[in-house]
Amino acid sequence: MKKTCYRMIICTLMLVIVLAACVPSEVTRIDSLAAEVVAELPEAWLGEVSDTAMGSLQQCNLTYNSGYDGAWQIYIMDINEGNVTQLTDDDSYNGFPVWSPDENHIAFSSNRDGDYEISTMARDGSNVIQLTDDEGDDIYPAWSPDGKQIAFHSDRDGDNDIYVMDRDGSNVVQLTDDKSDDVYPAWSPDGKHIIFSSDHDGDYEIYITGITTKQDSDDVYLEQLTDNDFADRGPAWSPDGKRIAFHSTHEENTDIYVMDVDGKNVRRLTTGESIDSFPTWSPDSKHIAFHSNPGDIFNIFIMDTDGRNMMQLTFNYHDSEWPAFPPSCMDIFRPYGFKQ
Ligand SMILES: [Ca+2]
Ligand SMILES: [Ca+2]
Ligand SMILES: [Ca+2]
Ligand SMILES: [Ca+2]
Repeated sequence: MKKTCYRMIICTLMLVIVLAACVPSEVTRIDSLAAEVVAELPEAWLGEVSDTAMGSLQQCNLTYNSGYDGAWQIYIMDINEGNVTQLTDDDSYNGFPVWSPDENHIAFSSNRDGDYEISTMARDGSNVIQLTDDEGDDIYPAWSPDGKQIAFHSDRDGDNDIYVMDRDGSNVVQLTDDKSDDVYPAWSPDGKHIIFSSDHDGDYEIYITGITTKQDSDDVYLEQLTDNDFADRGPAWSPDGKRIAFHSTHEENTDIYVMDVDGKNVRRLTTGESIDSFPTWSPDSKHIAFHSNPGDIFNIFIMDTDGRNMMQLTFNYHDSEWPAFPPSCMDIFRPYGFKQ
């Protein structure tokens, strides 16, 4: 009887240990020896990682979000040390975090009150201020380069349009106003224009518009940068003003592309079957981060602007998306052997 009891206790303990080992941690630390980490990845994950993806990372606080089942939180990760700080903690989708130019605040969008609203918070997650309050989904905030305004898209009038407001939520200006799906605004570095994606001509193209006044009908689509049969979305203007990155879906494969600001010289940077999307530039315009789902889970990646030296930054068990760097993150990624 006693023996059976001991066996049961031992078996229960072993089961607990096995189960504990199987529960994934929410966030896995990135090893600064990324080459070794990359070498450990399943083969399927290596399809888009170049052979030369061996680098070191300088200190830089990357924001992103991660989660599942409706509860997504915003994190800051020191990409050199791998230290992660969680900024939000509720049951809603908290996403699209972007740094203010002075790096004191983070704008984001959350559906805490049922539909999505734009809010700002301090860099430690405190002092949350809700900026929008309507029944539409207000998402994808983008700080103006001077930090005084925030662009976003919203379907508050029935379809998605591009809006700009002051950083305290006042003085909302609707920039686009037609039935097309106008989404994903990003600022030009001089703060004079906004690029965005729209299906205005039937499929998604990248357009440029001005920022000051509401314009009617076709006038708002000042300049069309792409013109093809594919879905071009998620544009991001390089901080040095020279290029625009975006993602494009050709048949069923989504990849990152870069073009000159006049829409010419389009170059494809990723080729693998995973969904490589929503590129964001490092502040020195030398690298592009994005989220991708090799192995079916989205994680954050970074690469050179020619697509080389791709490196995985997060190794999370739940989808992790929307990377954004604060402006002070310069020279964040250096190939091994780099000498100062
Ligand atoms: Ca709303
Ligand atoms: Ca519209
Ligand atoms: Ca297109
Ligand atoms: Ca792809």
